[in-house]
Amino acid sequence: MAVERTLMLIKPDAVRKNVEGEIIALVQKQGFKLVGLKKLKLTKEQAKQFYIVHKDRPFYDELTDFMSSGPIVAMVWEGENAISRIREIMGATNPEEAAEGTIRKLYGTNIGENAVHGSDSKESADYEIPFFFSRLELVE
Ligand code: IDP
Ligand code: MG
Repeated sequence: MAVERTLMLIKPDAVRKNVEGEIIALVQKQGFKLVGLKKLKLTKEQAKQFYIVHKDRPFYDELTDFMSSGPIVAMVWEGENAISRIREIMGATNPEEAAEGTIRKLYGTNIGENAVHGSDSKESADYEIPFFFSRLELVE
């Protein structure tokens, strides 16, 4: 077991549904510590940079249009195996296939507009956390 940090985003669909508080509470109830939090709106260019690993996927343009369509909430969570455990709490990419009680099942809209993002590996977290947060903004 290792204490990890992971980046989570509440995507524009969930912000529009006004469920930021419910999503934060759900993760807190699993014992994770919130070490960074901010609300912001990405430009299309910033969304393209954040999702650069998906640049050759057919949904890259749709995804980056969506992610720059409205405000998002960025968070850093800390805890034991935070990266994989938060992916479990999020649920499958497609909300229709996500398990009961997961964030995407509860609050997702469709496969593209699926309420939340979570880092999928240590390498992703190491790119994604500094994308949004400086060291001064991450508080134990
Ligand atoms: P993940 O977020 O569960 O890791 P990925 O396959 O890495 O899923 O895809 C990144 C994001 O791209 C998804 O969360 C979703 O917003 C979007 N996406 C994935 N597949 C599709 C699709 O088939 N159509 C539209 N958007 C998609
Ligand atoms: Mg992914």
